[in-house]
Amino acid sequence: LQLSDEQDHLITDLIEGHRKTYDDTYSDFSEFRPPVRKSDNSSEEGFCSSPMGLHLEKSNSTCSSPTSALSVGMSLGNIFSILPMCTDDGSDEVTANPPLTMLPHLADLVSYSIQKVIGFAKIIPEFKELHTEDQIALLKSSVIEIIILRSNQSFSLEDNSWTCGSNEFKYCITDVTQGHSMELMEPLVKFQVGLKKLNLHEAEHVLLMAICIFSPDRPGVTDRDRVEACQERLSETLRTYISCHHPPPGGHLLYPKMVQKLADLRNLNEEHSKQYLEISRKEGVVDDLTPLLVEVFGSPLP
Ligand code: DZT
Repeated sequence: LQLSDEQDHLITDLIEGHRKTYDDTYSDFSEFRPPVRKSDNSSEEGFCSSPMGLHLEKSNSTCSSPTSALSVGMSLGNIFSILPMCTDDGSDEVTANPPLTMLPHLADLVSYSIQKVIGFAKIIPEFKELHTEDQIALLKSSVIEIIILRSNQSFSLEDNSWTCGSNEFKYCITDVTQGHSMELMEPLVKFQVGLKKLNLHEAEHVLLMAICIFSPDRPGVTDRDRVEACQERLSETLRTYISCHHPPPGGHLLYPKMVQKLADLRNLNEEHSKQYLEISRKEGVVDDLTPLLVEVFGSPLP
């Protein structure tokens, strides 16, 4: 059994698309609103500490956060206008506990990543051939899962952190838990560890992301058969790739293990939705989010 020319091209295109949309140098991260870590009050993770106060001079809207980057025609009522406005001067004290000091940075990071995921999806020919409404439905419901998957590239098993260049952009668990409870973070980190241990080849990594995007059972998808056919073609390519290029022990049961990861992602997605809702309800938090985040996560799915 061998990869057909068509399957081989598919893999080449996906890898190229991914490389174009995932910057391993993380050089854009300095344009995000800066991370602010509360002077290390917790005990364990010493690696969390980062110089505070270095970024105080920076204005906070250098990041690009275009409205409706998903696509034109996404007529989601923007809840931005009805949420309480905050007379924000940068002091989070009014927002009270927990202090969401990492939120502006996290929001910019996720917002930026959403745009990259959209860029990746648009490189897949079959994706562009779908009706715009289906493109939106697929992306809206899968984007947090793709972000979780792609972030595995920066995840390190050494210290369970996402290491994106300098110490300033090294994210440990406690960085995210200010605001997001352990109910998301514990399974998220477990997921990252498990995925990392699969030692996926780049071809497998990009195929898994593409398979995840082409899930016919997402809410709002109209042309389910077409999405399913695309997913099937991707899955077949993955199975063939593994059998040809990923020998045991690593390749043993690899396909079913990857399918299990897709199931895990559904649960993480569910948990993220709940926590986003909780966070976005807090007073003043809209200013920390971006219009794109509100557009993608801020309205209920059909
Ligand atoms: C400040 C700590 C950053 C750690 C990021 C880890 C990570 O609800 C919101 C819209 C506010 C988003 C909440 C996100 C909750 C937790 C979460 C973290 C979910 C998914 C991923 C992550 C991702 C790390 C990276 C990426 C976003 C990649 O695109 C690029 C790089 O690998 C880092």
